[in-house]
Amino acid sequence: MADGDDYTAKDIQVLEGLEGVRKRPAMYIGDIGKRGLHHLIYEIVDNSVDEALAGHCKNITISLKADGSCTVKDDGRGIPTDIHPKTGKSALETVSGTLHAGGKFEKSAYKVSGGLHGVGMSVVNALSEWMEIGVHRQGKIHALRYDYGKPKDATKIIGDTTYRGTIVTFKPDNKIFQITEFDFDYLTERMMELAFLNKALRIILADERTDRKEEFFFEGGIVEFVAHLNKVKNKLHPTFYIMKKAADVEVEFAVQYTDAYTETIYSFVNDIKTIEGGTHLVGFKTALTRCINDYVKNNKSAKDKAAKEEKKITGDDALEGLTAVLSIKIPEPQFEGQTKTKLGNNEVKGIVDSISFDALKTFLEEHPDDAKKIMMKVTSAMEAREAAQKAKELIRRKNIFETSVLPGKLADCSEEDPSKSELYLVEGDSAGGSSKQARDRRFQAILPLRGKILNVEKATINRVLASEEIRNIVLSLGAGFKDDFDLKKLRYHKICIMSDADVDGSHIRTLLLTLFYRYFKPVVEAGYIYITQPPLYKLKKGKTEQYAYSDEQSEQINQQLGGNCEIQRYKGLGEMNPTQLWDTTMDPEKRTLKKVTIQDAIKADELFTILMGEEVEPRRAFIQMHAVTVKNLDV
Ligand code: 0RA
Repeated sequence: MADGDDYTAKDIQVLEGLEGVRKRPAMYIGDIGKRGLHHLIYEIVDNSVDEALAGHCKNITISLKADGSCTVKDDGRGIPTDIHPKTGKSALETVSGTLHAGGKFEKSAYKVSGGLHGVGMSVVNALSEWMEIGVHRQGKIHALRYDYGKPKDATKIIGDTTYRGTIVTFKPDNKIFQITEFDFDYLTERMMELAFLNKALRIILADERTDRKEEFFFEGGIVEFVAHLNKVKNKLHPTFYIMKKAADVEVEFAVQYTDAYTETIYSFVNDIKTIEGGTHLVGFKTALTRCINDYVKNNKSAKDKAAKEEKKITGDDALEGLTAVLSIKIPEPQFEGQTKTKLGNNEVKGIVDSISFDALKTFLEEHPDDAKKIMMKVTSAMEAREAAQKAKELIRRKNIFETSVLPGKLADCSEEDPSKSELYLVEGDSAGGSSKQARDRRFQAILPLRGKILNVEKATINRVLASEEIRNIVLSLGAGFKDDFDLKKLRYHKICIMSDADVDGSHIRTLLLTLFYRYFKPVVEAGYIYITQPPLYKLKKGKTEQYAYSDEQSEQINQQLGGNCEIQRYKGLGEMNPTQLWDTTMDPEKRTLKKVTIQDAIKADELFTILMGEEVEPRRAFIQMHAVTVKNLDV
């Protein structure tokens, strides 16, 4: 090849042919692990979805074959096969055999102008042991095969057909990929998402290795996406949907408020999930906030107007409890950010803003009952925010937790060194009573908790502070709370949550973990929180007594003792007498404590949308499924 000045762009193109893809696969598909492997399927499917976007394809089937290959079949127009007079090649050969424009790792773009899709196909070809393409077009089947990216033959007509569409099969090259086994479950989320985003497109995912099959078809598109996201939530009104186009930008969104305290917004550009957001999302959120502020201003009664000063609803207030899917289509997206999932096109912000504002304004005007519920939600969000701010200031001013008075319900220990002191948080007064008798009062303190702990996720800070149980915990720990928490003042370095080994006990544990995670995070981070492990059974044979902490262990002990043991099942801590409680659960020599990690606490915190949703059924199912999953961990 030429050197120096003769080195032209044309040469670079040759250098960066399919061989280049094989040399640096990660540059084209991200990585060569599980993600990269599945990315191959996404590349091929995206082409078929483009054909669906162009209005010519209704069904896409992805089959995972027994030999490790994957077939993607669509019923689009079929990739054109006629030979281009200038290149001497068909479009089919070009898209599959050469690294054409846009072939790099930048995802297929929506072809508003109807250009040749097929982006990514050559990359998949280059990274496959073999690839076969069948095009059913104008009554003929056109076939083309590659081995390691090299064509075996020219495109051939191999028969007649009444079908119309494109069928691509490829087998990932095990010399390139660290793993080559496709994972059915890994693919379902994206395929479902694509089906939500392209209404009335049917996507079938079939695993011929296991006979599993999933079909995704959503006539309602993103309206059904929102319904899916809100399945376990309390919805305040029917979903509002709009689709509008302006200046080459197609904007579509579906919104529904719930009584939740968090926002859930999924945004997409050309079917690509914009995890980092971008100009489209900014436009949407700005419009929503402005629209809600305007509505409140214009719909205030005369009395309100006279009585109240103007209060501003912030973006956070306006978004609280909102579930939305925003999907836009634009001709030339510019993706930015760490993961290239942030839309950068500046012109998009204003377009999305004005379409969203007009649509939301009309929706509120035409649905006054829904509007009323939404306004109640956002104003209560605003009030809660203001009240929280006031409460915080009040705590600072009055230092209400600076008092050294300990709560009456706390049975404290005599030890004063926190590193040697333990606090037991005990569910129920009766278990509280027996643990007070059981403990070693030199270093073990007991705080009984009555009934359920307040769910701090749902409550404002004022209500949290109004809860006697929580105030008792704050005062017992003696180190303040939330932003004013001081780990150095903490009175115990072991805080043991002692609750029954049943569903209610597990619920209380989750509530306490959430409380600690939100209000005393440093305690969790320091590793000072533990969960006690009371036994489930007592087995008795003659004079011998033994405790079992699981069904398996109970069976094992029963056999060891010669079978026919008298087995007592402990339903709650209250059924044990103080001696038993000491022997099984509190004696540092014999007990098992599970140390709570920050991950455990985060998980508990996350459970709350499901646990605390108002709909009872999913919640009950969930609690039962996860009730007794605390792993044993010896300390
Ligand atoms: C450009 C033009 C035409 C079809 C396609 C692209 C096409 C590409 C792919 C890739 C996977 N499946 C596909 N299906 C269709 C057809 C133009 C015409 O027939 O007029």
